[in-house]
Amino acid sequence: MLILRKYLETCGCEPDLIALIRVIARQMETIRKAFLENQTFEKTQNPSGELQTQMDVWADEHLIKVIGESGLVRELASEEQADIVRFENSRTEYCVVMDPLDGSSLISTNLAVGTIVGIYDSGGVLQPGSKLRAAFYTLFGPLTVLVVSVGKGVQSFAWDQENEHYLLLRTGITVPEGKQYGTGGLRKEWLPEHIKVIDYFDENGFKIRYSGSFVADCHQLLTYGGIYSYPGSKKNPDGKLRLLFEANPLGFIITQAGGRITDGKRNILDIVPEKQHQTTPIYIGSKGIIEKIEEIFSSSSIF
Ligand code: AHM
Ligand code: MG
Repeated sequence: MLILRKYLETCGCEPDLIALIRVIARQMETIRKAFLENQTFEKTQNPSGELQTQMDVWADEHLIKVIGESGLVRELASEEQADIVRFENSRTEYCVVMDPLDGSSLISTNLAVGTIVGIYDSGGVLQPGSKLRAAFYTLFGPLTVLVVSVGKGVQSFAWDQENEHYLLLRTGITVPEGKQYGTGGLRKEWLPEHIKVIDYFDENGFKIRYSGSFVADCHQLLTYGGIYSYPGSKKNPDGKLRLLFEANPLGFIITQAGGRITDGKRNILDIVPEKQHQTTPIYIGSKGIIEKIEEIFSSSSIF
């Protein structure tokens, strides 16, 4: 069976990129083991003002240490770090963006959470998602699954504990046109365009699926299609989720699988980031549904 390293070699990835993806991917069992002893919340907040869980802090510190020691990354931006981390001793120019543990409010409920990573060839972390060289995420469900794109479609792998490698699960994954949706935010804070979008779903027989873990909610798009959204609101017109750490890597992967990502008006992957912790409204999923959402947004803005 095909393993992750062989797949990346088949794609023509350079040895350093393969080494970087593998060194991060191999930390997932270490992170999984750390859940048992890190079940509660810290008293600290992350740069977005959210209460950190012990695991947010643990996974962040662990990954930064391993990535720094690898000598394979020049610059790193993490959802849990206020500033960009620079590694002067790097022998490559790769730049990494990461959410060390997405969905961490669900750790105490034992629902699926994961790690999100994007890799740029060089040029710093403040680049549009369309410039990503590679992106992957892992999901801690019944299996530890890794979904990766190096710009040649989307594949998923599962960690084989006994043989200590990632085995191919699905190849050439595509996002079907599904009829399910999930949306974050408070209903009383939704903007008129978003209300119209949700009305459209309800009138057209869509089912609700929303776990509160972006990475898990996006993962199901690869099987069932549909969309995940976290809209802009009256209070936060730019939404909640982060452009660098969440929207771009997942947007890159879903786009590679034939889906799309939008903020309602434009392809999120085209946005040039102005700051590290910038947020954006998000609609991500099946291509046809995203087109419909953009249509609803553009007709709403006429009035
Ligand atoms: P996190 O990275 O700290 O987990 O925050 C992002 C999370 C997403 O995973 C999830 O979709 C969203 O925030 C849930 O927000 P809410 O609890 O407001 O529904
Ligand atoms: Mg997150």
